[in-house]
Amino acid sequence: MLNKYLDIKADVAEALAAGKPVVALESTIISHGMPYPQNVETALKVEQTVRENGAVPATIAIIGGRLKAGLTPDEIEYFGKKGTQITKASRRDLAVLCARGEDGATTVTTTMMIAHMAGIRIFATGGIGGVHRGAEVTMDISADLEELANTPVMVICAGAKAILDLKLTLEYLETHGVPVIGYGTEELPAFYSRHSGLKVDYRLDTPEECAKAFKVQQDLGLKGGMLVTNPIPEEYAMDDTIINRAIREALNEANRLGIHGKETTPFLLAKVKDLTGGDSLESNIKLVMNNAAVAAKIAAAYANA
Ligand code: PSU
Ligand code: MN
Repeated sequence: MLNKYLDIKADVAEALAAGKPVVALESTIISHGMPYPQNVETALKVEQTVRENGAVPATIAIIGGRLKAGLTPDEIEYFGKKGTQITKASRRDLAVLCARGEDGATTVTTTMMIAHMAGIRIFATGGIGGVHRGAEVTMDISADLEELANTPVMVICAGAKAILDLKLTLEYLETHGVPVIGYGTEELPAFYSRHSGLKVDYRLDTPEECAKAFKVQQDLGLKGGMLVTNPIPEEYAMDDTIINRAIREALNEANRLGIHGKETTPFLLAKVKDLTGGDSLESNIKLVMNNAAVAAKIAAAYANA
C-alpha cells in the first residue's frame, strides 16, 4: 500500500487500476452543509449521478483516523447522522485526527489531498471556500485556495457563494496560477446565482475541452489544480435580491456575534439557509447533482485523453 493511512474502496481501486474514470466527492457538504436526512439522500443521489454519467464515485472522509477514498452507504449514513458533531477537517487537522484515530469531514482542501494520495484527478462539489469579505483586516482566506495552488486535482463547482469577496478570490487564484474555467460561460457563477458580474479566465464548452486543458497542465508538469465553475441550471437559480439580502443579514449577524476561524463558513451557510427557507436547500441539491454529472463526463474524457 502506497500510504499506510489510506483506504481505497474496492470498486474505486479497481477503476483506478484499469484507468477508468473516478470522481471524488467531499464529506463536509454532508456533515456541515445540509440537514439530516436530506444530506444522506443527496450524497447517495450524487454518487448515483456520477455512476449514470460513466464514472465511479469516491466520497472522501476520515473515519477512525483512516483516510477513506470511497465510502459505503452505511458510512455515508453515519456521517450524515453525526452531522456537525464531526470535526470539519482542513489541511492543518489531518495529522492529529489520524494520529488520534478520530473522524473528520473533509473540506475541498482535504478532499483534494486525499484524492491526490489515491490517484483521483477529478472532484465535484457545491461551492469552494475563498477570500472572505474584510479579509484585508481578518486575513480569513480559505485553505481551499492554497490547495488549488498546490495539488493537481480538478475541482468542479458552482462557483463560490457571495458570502465571500469573489473579486478578491479571483485575484488570489490568479496570483497562485490557478486557471478558472467557466463551463459554458464567461461569467463566474455565484453558487445560487448564475451571475457575479466577474469574468472567468477561459470559457470551455465541452467535457473534452476541460479534460484536454487539464491533461496538458499535467503534461507540462505544472503543479496545482484547475477550477471549473459550472453555473446552476437557470430553472433552479435563486432570485438575486432575495439571496443577497440573506447574505447581508448573515454577515451582519456573524459580525455581531464575533464568529471567526473555521466556524465562519458553516455559520454563514446555515444562516443563509435559514433566511431563505427550503428554497436554497433545493437549489443546493440541484447544483451539486449538476456538477457531479459534468465531473463524471470530464473524468470519462480525461481517461481517454
Ligand atoms: N461553501 C459552500 N458550501 C460548503 C463549503 C463552502 O457553499 O459546503 C464548505 C466546503 O467544504 C469548503 C469549506 O471546502 O466549506 C470551506 O471552509 P473554510 O471557509 O473554513 O475554508
Ligand atoms: Mn477561514
